[in-house]
Amino acid sequence: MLIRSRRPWELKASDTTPEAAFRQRRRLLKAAAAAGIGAALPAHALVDPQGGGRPLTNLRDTPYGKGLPLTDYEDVTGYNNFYEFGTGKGDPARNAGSLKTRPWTVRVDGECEVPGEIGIEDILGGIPQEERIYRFRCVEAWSMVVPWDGFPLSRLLARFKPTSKARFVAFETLYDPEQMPGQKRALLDWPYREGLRMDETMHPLTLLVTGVYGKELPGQNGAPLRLIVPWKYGFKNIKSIVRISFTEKMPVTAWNYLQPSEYGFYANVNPEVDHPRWSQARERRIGEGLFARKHPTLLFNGYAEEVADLYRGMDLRRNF
Ligand SMILES: Nc1nc2c(c(=O)[nH]1)N[C@H]1C(S)=C(S)[C@@H](COP(=O)(O)O)O[C@H]1N2
Ligand SMILES: [Mo]
Repeated sequence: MLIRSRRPWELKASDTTPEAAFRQRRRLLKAAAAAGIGAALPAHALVDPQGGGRPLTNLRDTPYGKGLPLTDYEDVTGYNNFYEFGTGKGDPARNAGSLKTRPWTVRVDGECEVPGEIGIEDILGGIPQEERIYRFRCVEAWSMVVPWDGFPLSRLLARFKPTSKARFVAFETLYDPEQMPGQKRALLDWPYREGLRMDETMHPLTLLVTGVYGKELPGQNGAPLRLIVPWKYGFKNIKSIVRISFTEKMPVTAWNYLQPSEYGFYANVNPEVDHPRWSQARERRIGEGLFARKHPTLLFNGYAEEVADLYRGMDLRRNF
């Protein structure tokens, strides 16, 4: 029998069995908790459905994705991809406690007039009243409907005054193998990197997210701030950002660097362009169970009206 060992990028696709295992484990933990033997259980197994973080104030609801049934808080914060804390879907919730989110500084540099650093407290304190909730899906053949809380990234970046040479923006996650033990393994070319074109970056739907379900973001979801680009596949949504750079050239991004034939730079949700190893025409909604009917995936994840103009004239099969 031929046994082919999995390449690092193939781990990413393995979601069906892990969700079943994750749910089974959670059932066992709940049963154990009910039987009064909870003391030996990891804290996340008994997660507070209201969320553990500080409540966020001044949230304004937006119409995007409204009306879709939300994925449980338990799933949003328990079923994650964050390879810095392990490759299993349950690993980030178990391991992200080692991430220190205060103090936290973001460096903004590259093609801009006033490069500099900004602390998380200044970022949070500088958000005007209309902080928002955007509800949307994070698709990758599986999806969730998540009430993310954040603000348009453009609002933060404008103050650094990008020059006319700035055509792209590059993002980097914290690199600290002591806090992020997954970085001790050469799974990805650390730190995790992502990138957007300048017009995508400045689009009002491109958010810096600081919370979920009205509470501060937990570590496993990319505390203290992460990117959410609602019309793109999940991997574009880089977590725990420490650096944002304006660049002239298209930046290197983590998954594209590892496996360019599978993960493009654009990564726009598109039911007509399959991933080489699976169809992207339909998505399994997390929380509905493995045997539930899948949902048809929508072009640009349902945000075509807002973002299709960004890609006018581009061949979306080539620029996947
Ligand atoms: N730094 C970092 N950011 C990351 C990842 C990661 O491994 N490291 N995984 C990406 C992938 S593949 C997905 S699907 C989303 C998952 O976000 P969520 O766990 O909040 O749903 O985060 C993205 N951001
Ligand atoms: Mo992903």
